[in-house]
Amino acid sequence: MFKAKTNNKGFSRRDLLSGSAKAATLAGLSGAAVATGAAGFAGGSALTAKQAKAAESGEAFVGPGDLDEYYGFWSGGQSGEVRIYGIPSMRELMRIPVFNRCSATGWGQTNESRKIMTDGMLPATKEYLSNRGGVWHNGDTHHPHMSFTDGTYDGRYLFVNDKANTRVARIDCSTMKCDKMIEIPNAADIHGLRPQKYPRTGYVFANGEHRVPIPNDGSILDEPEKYHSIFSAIDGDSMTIAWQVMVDGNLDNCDADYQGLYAFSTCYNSEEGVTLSEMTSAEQDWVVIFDIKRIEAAVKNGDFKTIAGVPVIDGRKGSKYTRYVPISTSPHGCNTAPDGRHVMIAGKLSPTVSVIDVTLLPGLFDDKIEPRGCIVAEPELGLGPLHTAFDGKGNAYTTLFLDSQVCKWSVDKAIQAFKGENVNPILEKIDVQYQPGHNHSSMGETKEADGKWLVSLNKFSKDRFINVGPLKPENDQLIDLSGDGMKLVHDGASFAEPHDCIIVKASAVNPKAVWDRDDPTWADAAAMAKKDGVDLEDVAEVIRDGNKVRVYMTSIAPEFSLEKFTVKQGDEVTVIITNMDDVDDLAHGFTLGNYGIAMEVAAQATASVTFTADRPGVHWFYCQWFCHALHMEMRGRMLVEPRAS
Ligand code: K7E
Ligand code: CUA
Repeated sequence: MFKAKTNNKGFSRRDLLSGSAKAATLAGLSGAAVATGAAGFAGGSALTAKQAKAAESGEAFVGPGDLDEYYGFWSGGQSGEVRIYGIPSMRELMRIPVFNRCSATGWGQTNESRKIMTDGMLPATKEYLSNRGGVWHNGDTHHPHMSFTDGTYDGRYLFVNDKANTRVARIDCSTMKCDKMIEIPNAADIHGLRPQKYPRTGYVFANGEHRVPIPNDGSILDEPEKYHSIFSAIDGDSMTIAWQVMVDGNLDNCDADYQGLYAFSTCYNSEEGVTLSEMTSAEQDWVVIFDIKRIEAAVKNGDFKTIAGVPVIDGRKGSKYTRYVPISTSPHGCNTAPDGRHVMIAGKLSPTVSVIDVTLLPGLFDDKIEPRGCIVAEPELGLGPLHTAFDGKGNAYTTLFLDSQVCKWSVDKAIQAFKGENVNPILEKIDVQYQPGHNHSSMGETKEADGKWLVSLNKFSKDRFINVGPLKPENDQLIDLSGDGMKLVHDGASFAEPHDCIIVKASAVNPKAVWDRDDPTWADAAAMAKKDGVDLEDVAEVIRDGNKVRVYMTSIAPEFSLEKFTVKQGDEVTVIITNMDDVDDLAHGFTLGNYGIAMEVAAQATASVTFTADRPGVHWFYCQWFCHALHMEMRGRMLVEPRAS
């Protein structure tokens, strides 16, 4: 029986409403009524006239109580987080704090999150932050991507970059929480990020965008020839650096092939300038192609330098590990087509998209063809091409930033035109509002691209929403690809520039409903409890250890197991709470009044926070997650006795 709690496996609300909309309508919408009932919501079992009309026209409509067919994973841009959407409803379902601090969940404050945020930090950064709170408070996420097995999403992990503080984080999709975060050595400002598609992830490729002196120790400023950018291959399982390649130019976006042999990065600033006019003076930049097998052999054979503890291979021009393919001008987006063969390089300042055929790359690396000999099409699409998405039917959809359009074009026709045949590859253009960056189609970066939905992530919303002041939201627009032609069906305001998103069929992702008690997230707290001789799951105890105090309690709605505890001014207090409720959707929280402390404790989780009790007096702590009719009463007191003067 289909329940709201589980994934909507094997059930397609949209099939019912679009493909067979007529049939459903003829049947008195009984199909939809059954679906609504099946989702566990009583009442309102018939569609309203408006809903029926939306259904008839195939619009994005997901009724109350109905579930989405896809997860959307959205970057949160300069908010530093990742967001989970439902597609096609475009409802924002959840936020996952990653590089940011989170007021609601205590991310960046709890001991568990701080361990994740600091474990992979470089020593110099740890030192820098030692008197600045210990963790970064900001991040800039651009590219969230799921782990792959055999060319499609496997539901294990999401990876995301932080351009602001040169990090890559991993989200465990079984809990939808960040479980690893690393700072990338030698590189500056991670931008492009893509997982290896085949045989599996495997590597997570990450572009250090900005060129810096290596080592960047302050001894070099005006010798640009000593600046380099770094391409990193991160082992997605261990979240450690497998190897790095030093390259010429600024690395922008990247992608991997479907064969596990090559990776691609767009580069702008072939001039290697450090000012804007220097950076845009040349007509051609390039895409760097990395030969993964040759690089792996180099790592094995010792053809590298160890810098900051990781193997760095010299992949600058002339190296046997890379090839530089000239592209006009300042290329940006880099997207591998689900046909497994073509890689689209968007020209940005040139109106073209250059199409690389991966079957020609062995010849390129053996110097049997000229660098541009691997390009098999270069259609002129419009102004400001940035990123390309796919429908799995041979069509590509490229955002045109300056034209504020998405251009649908045929890959085959573009190849024919490049050979000199008189065909026009452009099939259709649709206006978007306004200035799109990335777009993404349902399952579009996998071999299972299904051509149902396209999201255009527009940088400006201007007149599309009521005015909210000088700072306006971005506009994420949903486009229906399933009928004849592209059809804009939804405007969605979003905050702080989500650059990119992915759209994953819901059946590929299976998060838990409650935490497993043996989750490693709170391994440190469990070890501490063991040493203190207490049982995390059945405890109401205060343990003093010099001026360190550990306060153990459980939470079961609507009570904490400790109604009050006493510490002395100046004590270092650690509060450890285990939520023993094991009901789906029963989170508690712990907020300590006027101490700036708050954390989430979801069902079956343990969370802990450490602070100095430097304000004497009675301080209420309360549960900030509405959990019970007596939620307001779920609280207790911390008494801080004044220091004897
Ligand atoms: Cu084009 Cu950072 Cu992927 Cu923005 S990037 S648009
Ligand atoms: Cu527990 Cu609110």
